[in-house]
Amino acid sequence: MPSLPVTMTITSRVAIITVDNPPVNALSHAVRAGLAKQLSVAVADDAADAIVLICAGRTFFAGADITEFGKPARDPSLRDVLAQIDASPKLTVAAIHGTALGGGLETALACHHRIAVASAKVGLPESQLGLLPGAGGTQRLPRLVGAEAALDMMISGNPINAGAALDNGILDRVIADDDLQAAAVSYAGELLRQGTGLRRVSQLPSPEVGDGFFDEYSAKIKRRTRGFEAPERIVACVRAACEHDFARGLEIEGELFAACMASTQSAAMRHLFFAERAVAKLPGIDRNTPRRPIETVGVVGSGTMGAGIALACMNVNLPVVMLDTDAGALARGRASIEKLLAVQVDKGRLTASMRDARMELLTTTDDYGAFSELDLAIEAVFETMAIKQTVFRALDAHCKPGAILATNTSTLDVDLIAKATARPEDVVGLHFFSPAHVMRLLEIVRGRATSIEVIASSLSFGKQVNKIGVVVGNCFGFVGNRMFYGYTRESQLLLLEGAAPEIIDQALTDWGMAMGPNAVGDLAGLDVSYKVRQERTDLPDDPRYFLIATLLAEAGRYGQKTGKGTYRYEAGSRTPLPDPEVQALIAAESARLGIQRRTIPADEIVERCIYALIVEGCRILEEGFAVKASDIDVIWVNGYGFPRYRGGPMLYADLVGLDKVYRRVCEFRDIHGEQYWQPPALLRDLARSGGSLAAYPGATTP
Ligand code: T1G
Repeated sequence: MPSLPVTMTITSRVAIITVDNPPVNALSHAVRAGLAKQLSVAVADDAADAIVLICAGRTFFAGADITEFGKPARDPSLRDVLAQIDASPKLTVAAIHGTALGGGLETALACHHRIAVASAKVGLPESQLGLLPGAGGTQRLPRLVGAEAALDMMISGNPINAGAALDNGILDRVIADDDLQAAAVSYAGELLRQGTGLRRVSQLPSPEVGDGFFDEYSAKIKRRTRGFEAPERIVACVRAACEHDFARGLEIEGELFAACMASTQSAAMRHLFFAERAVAKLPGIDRNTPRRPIETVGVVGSGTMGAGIALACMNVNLPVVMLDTDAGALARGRASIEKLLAVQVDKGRLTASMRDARMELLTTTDDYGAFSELDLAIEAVFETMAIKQTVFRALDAHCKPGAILATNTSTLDVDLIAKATARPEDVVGLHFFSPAHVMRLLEIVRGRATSIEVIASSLSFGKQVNKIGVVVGNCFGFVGNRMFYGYTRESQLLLLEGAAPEIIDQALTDWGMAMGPNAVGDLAGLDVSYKVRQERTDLPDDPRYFLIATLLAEAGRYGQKTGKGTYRYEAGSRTPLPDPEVQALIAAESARLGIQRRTIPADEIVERCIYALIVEGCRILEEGFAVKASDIDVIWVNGYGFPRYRGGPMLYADLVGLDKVYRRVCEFRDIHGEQYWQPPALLRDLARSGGSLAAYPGATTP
């Protein structure tokens, strides 16, 4: 008989309702029904004068049960349960540990008082699912913390720590990380003795705001949210909290919550929530797969990537040995790490002592002998095969048996690198994205010989350094960059066909991309992509292929680093400005190639670039270089600024309809030729069969 998720005991005249629904005490139907029942019992029991609501396991409620979304609603709803708590004639106290999130925090807000341990965090992350707090959070939170603080918290979706929550009024008491239940019972008794009465948040006065506050706030976030619907609806809910009574505000919240829940944006973001957790679920890997513990790391190369990788490890308390044979580069690498940490201290995210402790973790050297006992070595030197092979010969000679030897290469063949060692089964690609200490994406590139144990260990290491590790195959550009070449190729062709750089970038940023391809090229450096193209032997036989980017690089226009690239930049500014010189260059090349320039509508710009992603993603899937379509979505959302509310390129294709996408790709093939637009068989077959990319079984493993 499964244990009941909700139980009640009475001690010191306080009813303790305990919820135990692993792993995160999601507010499932069983939990809601159990809460409703036990609340009634507690209210009716004369042996109890107050009620404490607490959770077992690692956390207070982490929210509504996301697995129930999209299924028929089952009473009692969370709103019903929270109304019962709010209306309780007996004092109710929420006892919080772990992360009280979403419906979990809303449950706490429906209680009359809230106590938490110091390590707890609270938040309303619904916007990260394309939703809004739908159980009264948009009405109660502003009444406790004010309209602006509530909006900031709900729109960012970021949790805050217990101290901040105590300061802003969400929490009434914070205790050291010890016996929360005893402290909560004692606190309830104290409140009863004080006779403070029932402090219903729903009955607190509506927050007051200045004239025009909401219009100004909406205008401020519009620039950032670009088409993302939930934030605007959150603003409307908080406006309702200020302009109406609680009951009416709750009605308005319910209407807007339902609109969010029914939206494709929320479906897309809920897809990503599970997709980001599914990346570690690979055929052949399970909880029993052996994993090599990573407790010490070596990084070869102290440039931007090497230093960033070292810092990513230091940030999770991993000791790092950073090696460079160039003493000057090594000193610069250490200095760049110190500077990055100093910025965190200046922003108040780190204390000076935390910074010092992190720097203690870093050792620098020019001697591979220092790597002899390390668990993992990550190479991050120049993108030249010969140099990388030299490094791996040295690692093979010095690293202990069982050490994992990883390359951070973004384009070179992991198998060829592995061949420089006598232990190719221990070689893997760990492709970090710049800045490596910030970007969450990590492509784990499986070489032909890489063992499943090294893959499993790499997945664990990715989680250890707070990255989302996605296992990909060893094709050119792996998954992310291989698709990026198709996307950028189309943007380059659109330049020649008549669209100015800023028109292309605007169309794609209006659609939701974080940055346009031309701005990205200037940021990354046109010299970098130029060098990669120079080393390739498989470039398409097409004089237009990356023509403008090549000419700009050859003219020394690398982008932000040289003050001009596709755009020009005022001294000290990173704002891209149209450059008439570049416009003239493009027009001259169009004329030279006999291309009739035309005005290209934004929709076509978006379709050409985004469908190029979809086509390449389908090819990657059918060739077996990605395990499943959702892995590709996770890569593009976390590594390339694809809008989360569109779910990733593969889910987007499913939502548009594969038959529509297939027809449009065929049109592009008929107009622009099959060199780039030959529809993949997978896309054709799924379009014809009515299947979806999300359901495509994919490869067993890349
Ligand atoms: N519902 C169902 N399952 C959940 C869940 C949830 N809310 N949260 C986590 N899980 C599962 C997850 O899929 C994984 O399953 C396992 O728990 C461990 O999660 C009405 C409408 C709490 C910080 O958005 O942020 O409330 O893969 O790997 O890294 O207004 O989970 O093991 O099978 O992430 O330690 C709002 C979402 C919901 C919080 C823990 N709440 N969760 O992180 O573990 S909407 C959220 C998290 C809502 C109300 C609205 C994190 C975590 P499996 P994990 P973790």
